[in-house]
Amino acid sequence: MRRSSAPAGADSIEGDAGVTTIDGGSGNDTLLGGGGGAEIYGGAGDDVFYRAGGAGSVLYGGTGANTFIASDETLIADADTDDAVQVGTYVLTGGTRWANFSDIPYAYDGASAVRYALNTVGELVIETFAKLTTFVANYTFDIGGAATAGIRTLEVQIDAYRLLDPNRPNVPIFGWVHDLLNETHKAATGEPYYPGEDPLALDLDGDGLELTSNTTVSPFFDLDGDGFAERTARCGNDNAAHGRAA
Ligand SMILES: [Ca+2]
Ligand SMILES: [Ca+2]
Ligand SMILES: [Ca+2]
Ligand SMILES: [Ca+2]
Repeated sequence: MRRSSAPAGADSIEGDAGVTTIDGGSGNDTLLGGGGGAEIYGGAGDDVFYRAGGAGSVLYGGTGANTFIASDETLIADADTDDAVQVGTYVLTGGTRWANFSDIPYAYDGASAVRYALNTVGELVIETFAKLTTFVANYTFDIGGAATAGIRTLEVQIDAYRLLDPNRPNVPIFGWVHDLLNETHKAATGEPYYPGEDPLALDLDGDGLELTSNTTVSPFFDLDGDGFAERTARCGNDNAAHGRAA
């Protein structure tokens, strides 16, 4: 196993096919490639990961606001809410699955250039139009809250009920519309539709005239568990299984 590292300061490190571990250490580093199955560490600082270098590489951003450029069959192991994933210079902000109109288990971004899903081990699966697949481990997203790597993936379900239907669920429609506009706009653009507003300030109870529905805006999950877009190359590469050199 060969190792390429330059721990102190801002470095630009490019691995070749024989390098299995790249470590930027401290500083704002630019890290490129290595062979398939490489482990690439950003360490402290705001690091940028280009061309992960062959299928099966695992990227560790470390602390700081790290940027990961989408590459093929690459796992981002430790992204948090201030990190970002880009396709080239295009910053990914998320997408929406409109459940009424699509049987396809993906959430698409506004330009239909990128689609998202969760796989069975809780990884966000990002598939680009060029069929590059990037995985983000331990992906989380809360409506109205933060999202791993700033990527918001939503599922929207719209259903109509008669007002006198005894089975209709009691969902305040204005709060739902607020979430719908805010979250889908944020997924598409990174910015909320209603900047600075609090949807919970709306009190719609007690007037007897509320419109209700079982309409939902929710974080997107692949509930049917069909295992599409499973990660394949990373597990099949022995080189990826070795720990970090001391
Ligand atoms: Ca460094
Ligand atoms: Ca660094
Ligand atoms: Ca870092
Ligand atoms: Ca971070």
